[in-house]
Amino acid sequence: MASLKELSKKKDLFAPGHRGCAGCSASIVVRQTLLACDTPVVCSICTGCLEVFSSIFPYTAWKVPLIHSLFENSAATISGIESAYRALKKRKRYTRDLKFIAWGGDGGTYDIGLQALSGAIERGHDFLYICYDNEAYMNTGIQRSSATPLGAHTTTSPAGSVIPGKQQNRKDLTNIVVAHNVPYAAQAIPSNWRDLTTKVSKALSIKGPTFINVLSPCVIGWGYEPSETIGISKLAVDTCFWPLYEVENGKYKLNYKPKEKIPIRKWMEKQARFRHLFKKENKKIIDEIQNETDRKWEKLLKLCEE
Ligand SMILES: Cc1ncc(C[n+]2csc(CCOP(=O)(O)OP(=O)(O)O)c2C)c(N)n1
Ligand code: SF4
Ligand SMILES: [Mg+2]
Repeated sequence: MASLKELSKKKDLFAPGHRGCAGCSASIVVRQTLLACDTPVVCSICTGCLEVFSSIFPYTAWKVPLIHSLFENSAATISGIESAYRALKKRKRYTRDLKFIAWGGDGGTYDIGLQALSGAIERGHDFLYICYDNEAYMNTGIQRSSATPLGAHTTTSPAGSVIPGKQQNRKDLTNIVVAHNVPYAAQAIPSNWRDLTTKVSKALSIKGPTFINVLSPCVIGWGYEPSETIGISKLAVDTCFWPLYEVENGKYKLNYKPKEKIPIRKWMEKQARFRHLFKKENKKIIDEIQNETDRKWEKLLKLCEE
């Protein structure tokens, strides 16, 4: 586990001056991840906000090799790169040690890239997949994804007189990945930088497919002030909406337990996408979200033997 002092002395591998919104957490996630890499890395990234704001030719913020895949195949792209690397190493035509990271947003991971991710994991490639989950298709104008929470307003689940935001609960991708029997899977968030960087180091030290799902608040899609990104991240953890845990060879471990579990409404009231739920007629939806959060938290505590 690296200290803040140690991390601050390391070379920043993600340059400032890209076109991300002020306060965008995706860039924070990349910066923290790359600081935690001690071996040179090669990355793939699928289409989405992060790719668009950081890598449009002829500019790039990435100081590591990066391949832009299609929207659906970041995991397949990294599989090919990792296979080529192994083949070259076997023939002694390449001798350096490398690590591989595939990136994808929630749209590119929970939805359209799920097949590529599942296949790459099943084939056992040696790579880390990081999903920066901002809970909607932000780059194309905030459409709902299967990671969008119940009740959230998006342009394809518009809150109004017909529906009060998204009608379904979100998909639990972390546990879908765990069901593939991966050696390591975890949830992280940018506010808990030590937890995130430790998880990245750990995942990269393990042979085989590993996965980290990082909740990544989005200023525009969630509707909050840029200065609130880290505060909103902390609240996601303290309300138990986004528990920080890891699963190593099937064994669950809770990495952070809030001293006091904050009601989910405290996190929701800070975001414009949930504003309509605070009307009297929609109160039952907040109760539903609270119940679902409690149910999942209790289930996790049992899995972690807490
Ligand atoms: C096959 C295909 N369908 C649709 C698109 C258009 N598209 C590009 S990025 C994007 C949304 C990406 O959402 P997500 O993966 O959640 O990343 P975010 O923009 O939220 O960071 C869409 C729909 C595409 N590039 N390719
Ligand atoms: S729209 Fe959201 S995800 Fe996209 S750059 Fe802005 S803050 Fe980041
Ligand atoms: Mg997204």
